Amino acid sequence: MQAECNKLTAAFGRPGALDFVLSPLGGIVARLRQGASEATIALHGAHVLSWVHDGREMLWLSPVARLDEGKAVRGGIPVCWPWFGPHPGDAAKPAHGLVRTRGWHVAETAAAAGRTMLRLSIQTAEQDAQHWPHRAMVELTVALGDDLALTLATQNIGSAPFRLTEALHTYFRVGDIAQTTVEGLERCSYIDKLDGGARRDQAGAIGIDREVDRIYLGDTSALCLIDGGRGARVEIESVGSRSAVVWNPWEQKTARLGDMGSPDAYRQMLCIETANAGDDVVEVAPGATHRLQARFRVG
Ligand code: TA6
Repeated sequence: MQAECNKLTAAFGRPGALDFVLSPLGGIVARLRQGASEATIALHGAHVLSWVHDGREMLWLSPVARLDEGKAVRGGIPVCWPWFGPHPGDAAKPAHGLVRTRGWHVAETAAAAGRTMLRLSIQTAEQDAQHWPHRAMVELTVALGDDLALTLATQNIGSAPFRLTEALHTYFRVGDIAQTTVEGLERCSYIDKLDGGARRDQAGAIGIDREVDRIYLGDTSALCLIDGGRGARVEIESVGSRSAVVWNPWEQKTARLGDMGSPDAYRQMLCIETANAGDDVVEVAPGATHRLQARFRVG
């Protein structure tokens, strides 16, 4: 695998800004650098594992995370595609779609004007037809500057339209969940996944003092994570999305998951996911491309 890293760095590396190395988690990762920021992205699942801004890690990643073929990674930014959550027709199929457990290919890199960019791609294959009988080319573009920008592009390369749900399932690191709030969803309704999908209206900023698993619907384009524990704010902007998921497993689900690394791991993380989920289903015509975009800026 070291030879593969060397080949990728020779072909796509950008001196001082981007190279490919073997991760201690067991796979090949791209390391992006720009000023005082760094990002680490695994070819496995096109999974952003780390985003360090001014020396501070902004994402939460399980201490027991591994890059194992066919296995999902707990933490970072999982790419959920072409369905969010359980498969719409068969709960026995993998949760959160097909591509977060697969190897992606390096399509392009760039480093200029204060931004370092990596584009990874994957294409649906014959063996996917049992799960999702459509043909698509999917690309994840990660651009690191003083902010972190992600674009998940889906091109319909088949002859019939298809519908999809998806998410950039971001696990933000926080100092203390008890001192953490989310602003920007005050005017939205949400689907409460913990109460049989009941629909409720959000009142005020979101505080977390129990397990929360909600799909917010409507204008979710300008959110802000207030991390009181670390005195940080993260602005979360989205384009191509009419839904956002807020999730914290709290104590009991953390124990059930078993891969969070410690019983109180839930106190240092909060998922705020840029999505097309719930009622927010996307239809892509033959030849068309849909883009789901998220941009994170530390305030
Ligand atoms: O986005 C929230 C959610 O759908 C939760 O219901 C929980 O299942 C979480 O995703 C993690 O899912 P995973 O399949 O990665 O364990």
